[in-house]
Amino acid sequence: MENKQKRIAIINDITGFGRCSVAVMAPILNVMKIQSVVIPTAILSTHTQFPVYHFDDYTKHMNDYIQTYKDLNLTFDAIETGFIGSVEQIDIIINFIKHFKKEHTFVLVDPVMGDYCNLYKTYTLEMTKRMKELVQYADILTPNLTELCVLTDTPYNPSYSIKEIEKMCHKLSLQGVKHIIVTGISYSDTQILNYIYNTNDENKCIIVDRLGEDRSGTGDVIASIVAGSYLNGKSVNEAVKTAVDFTSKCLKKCIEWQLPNYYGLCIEEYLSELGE
Ligand code: PXL
Repeated sequence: MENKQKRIAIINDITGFGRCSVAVMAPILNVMKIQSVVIPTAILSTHTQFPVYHFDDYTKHMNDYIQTYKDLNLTFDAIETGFIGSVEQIDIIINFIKHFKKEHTFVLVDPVMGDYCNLYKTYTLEMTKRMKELVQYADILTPNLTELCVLTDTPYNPSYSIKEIEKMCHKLSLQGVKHIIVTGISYSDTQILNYIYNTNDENKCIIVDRLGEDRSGTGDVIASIVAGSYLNGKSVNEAVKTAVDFTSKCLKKCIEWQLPNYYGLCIEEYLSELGE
């Protein structure tokens, strides 16, 4: 019988404790029967929302690491990029996409830069500028509102209307992005809005109950479920619904267990359901 298994390249950091990036993406994609190939951008003991962390930038190893895959003529059905550790990595990632993106390959860029109008501690102004270039290679982009504003040179405002968010997405779509999923927009005191902009399909709003405060790694969980569901044949709108439902379930459990926000989502509790 033919092997129809899909293969995804995950270009992201490896963080030991805190349930973000590869630590949540690889298990999620694996349980969805997708083979994950990790290309590390950095290795951290905990993520940068903890008061202390050890950060080991992987930039100088990345080209040699990737060369192996070129030598082996590996192919990928999808490429997913996330946390970037240095400005040079943006060039490395763009070159990776140029080499490995074939007609059937889709690229998901999660422009991990910051939240609530603040950029992460490891993020520089130059990285922000270059991120705007990387975005142009994305088929699917998953910014939060802060990142959407930075990428479109729009001042941050937590209460933009859906019409205004659509306008910002339209601006990005002119650069070639086909689907933009704006996650975690504060819609009311009790609700969160996820906005999906599609160039060739209807746009969609998915409104869910707000469950506690934001938790680290939620964006990584959503991005990988979207990538996996889309690879397995769902539409982007269906993929986001699956991701949001899964996330809500985990958030409820985290609240029940009173886990600190920076411990991430306890995906382990429900992971097997993603494979059904
Ligand atoms: O989940 C986003 C993320 C990924 N990787 C690292 C981070 C963060 C957010 O803080 O610090 C290392």
